[in-house]
Amino acid sequence: MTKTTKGATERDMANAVRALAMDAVQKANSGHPGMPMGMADVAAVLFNRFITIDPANPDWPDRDRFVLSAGHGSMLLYAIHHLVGYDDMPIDELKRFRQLGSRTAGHPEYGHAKGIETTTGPLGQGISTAVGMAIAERMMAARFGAGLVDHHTYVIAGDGCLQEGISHEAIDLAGHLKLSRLIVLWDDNRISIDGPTSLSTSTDQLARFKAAGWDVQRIDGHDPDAIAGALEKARRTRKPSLIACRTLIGKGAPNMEGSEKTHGAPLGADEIAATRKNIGWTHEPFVIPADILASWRKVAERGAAARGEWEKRLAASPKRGRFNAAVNGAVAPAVSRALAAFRKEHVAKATKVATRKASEMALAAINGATALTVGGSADLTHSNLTVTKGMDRVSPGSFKGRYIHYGIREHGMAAAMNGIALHGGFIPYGGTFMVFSDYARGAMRLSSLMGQRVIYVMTHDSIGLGEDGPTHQPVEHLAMLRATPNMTVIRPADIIETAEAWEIALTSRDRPTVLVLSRQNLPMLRDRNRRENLTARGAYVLRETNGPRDATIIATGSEVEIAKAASDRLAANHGVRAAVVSMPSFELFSAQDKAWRDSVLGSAPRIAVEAASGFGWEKWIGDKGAFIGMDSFGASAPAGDLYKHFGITAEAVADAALKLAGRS
Ligand SMILES: Cc1ncc(C[n+]2csc(CCOP(=O)(O)OP(=O)(O)O)c2C)c(N)n1
Ligand SMILES: [Mg+2]
Repeated sequence: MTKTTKGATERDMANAVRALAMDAVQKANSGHPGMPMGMADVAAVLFNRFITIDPANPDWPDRDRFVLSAGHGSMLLYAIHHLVGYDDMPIDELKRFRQLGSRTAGHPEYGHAKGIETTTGPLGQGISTAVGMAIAERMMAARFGAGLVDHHTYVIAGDGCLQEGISHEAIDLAGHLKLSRLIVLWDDNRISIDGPTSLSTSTDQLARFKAAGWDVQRIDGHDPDAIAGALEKARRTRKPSLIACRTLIGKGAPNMEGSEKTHGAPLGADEIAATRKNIGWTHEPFVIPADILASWRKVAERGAAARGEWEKRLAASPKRGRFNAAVNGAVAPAVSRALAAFRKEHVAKATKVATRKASEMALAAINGATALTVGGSADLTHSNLTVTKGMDRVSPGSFKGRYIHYGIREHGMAAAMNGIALHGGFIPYGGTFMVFSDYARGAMRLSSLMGQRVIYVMTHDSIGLGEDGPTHQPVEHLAMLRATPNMTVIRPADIIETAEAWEIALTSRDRPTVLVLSRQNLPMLRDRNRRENLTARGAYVLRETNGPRDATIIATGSEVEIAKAASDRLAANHGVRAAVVSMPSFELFSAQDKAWRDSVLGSAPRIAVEAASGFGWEKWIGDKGAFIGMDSFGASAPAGDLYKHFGITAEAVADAALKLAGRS
């Protein structure tokens, strides 16, 4: 290893990032060298002088959060992780950049390596997730004080992140809430893939952020003291901060810097050799001189010392127990007890309410039994029924409350919830109309990919919402959500299944849950209280037949009532024995053992009924089954008329059963 005699400068530290990035991309023959090379100076100053992390304790709750929103520049993150000494990021991992099974995936993936705070790559997600982290940080600080919660959320975002629509939602919310600990460093290189950003935008980003309530600065992103000065000022303001860092993409590559050609392809051997010469980097690929490495390692030493002090403060704090419990995130047994009592009470009363109302009632029990939940809605609080008594609002500069008015920003809400969940300390849930899950989709997908406990309260779940019409009536959304890996979708049929669904959502720690809820009232379907959470089985026999089944009718949510009526009709008019299966969740049912699945599905012909697209139902009804549901968009009319119009009726289900049973 080559050694230098003098101490390393921040320029040397930055050049180490440049070299690792260009060499790893070259070796992989794939990747994005331009952004890491352009932002290397900013990153060196940020980490050298500001960021407090302890790589030996990557989950330390009071660490600064660093989000690489421009996820294509992943080599920036991996290089830094190697340099500061995360033990799972040895140089070999950098040599395996973008290879199967490496920790150095094409884009940073949460859980793949220590210290990756969130998955990025879909542009705009990182900055929006960071808003949620900054919200959670302020909320934790409001509860536990600056002695225990005193960190910042730093983001590196590119032109792409700022162009994406989601950034508007996130920026607006962050400015409004005065998230003073959020600092965004914008890689203002005026280049994206197609060429100069002037091809497609003339927005004055500083004016835009300022209009949303941010503090804004513009600096030369290659001047260490300017970078440090701006960060110092940003840390002092009471607003979120944007620092526009004027940079050259691919900085250091003599013939290519400033060009989109450095964005997403290896520089090539000749240009890499020229870059080495240009920046005075004489070392072989993947070799870092000891003094430069030592400078980077000081970041970790500074962080370890800060963590040590923090541990002492935690040990001495009377809030220690509560703090640890919040960070741990386990749902208290009091919640299960409250929900068990809730179920018992409502079975006895045969409560008939819409499942969105049932959700509100269950939430009242949950929110009374735990302080972990943080609610919200994208401006549909009184339709989604997401607020419960005694929940104070989170408002600008005031974070003691636990209800967030996310505004009409479904995508921003979902990303913020990801950030809240990732930050730790809370369980976020948020509502909108089911049909607008489309608007939240990008971030919902990341909830799943990252395995985060985010709870989506999606109400107005079918044509059953009636008069608002097809723009508001989901048809294809259930299929889309069910097709998403690692997502639990639950469409409960009554107040009991709704309470059970909430319990599942709260205790499913490694995945998001979508609660799909009706606008219209639904009857109570259970005839007696049971201790077992039957919804957790995914599907169960609600009504068994007397004697062998002639047919099995499977339904979810509001259509279980129709299935029951069809079964009544078949028995009364035709002497046909049709079992009724409630199937609130495909995913949970798929996870059951075969014996359970076989006993529920039976061997008689199957008819499924759901007021949605039939896409995906083949799995349960097989080739010979029948599906009663939607194969077009809905329409604007009273719900009862729509069910008749679209043929989703007990009569239609019974007719299909008769046909399949060979009785028509
Ligand atoms: C939502 C989304 N759309 C498109 C892409 C593909 N993409 C990756 S990087 C990029 C250009 C980003 O430009 P910028 O943020 O300025 O990055 P730079 O070229 O400066 O590194 C695009 C379009 C993506 N990753 N995410
Ligand atoms: Mg750019």
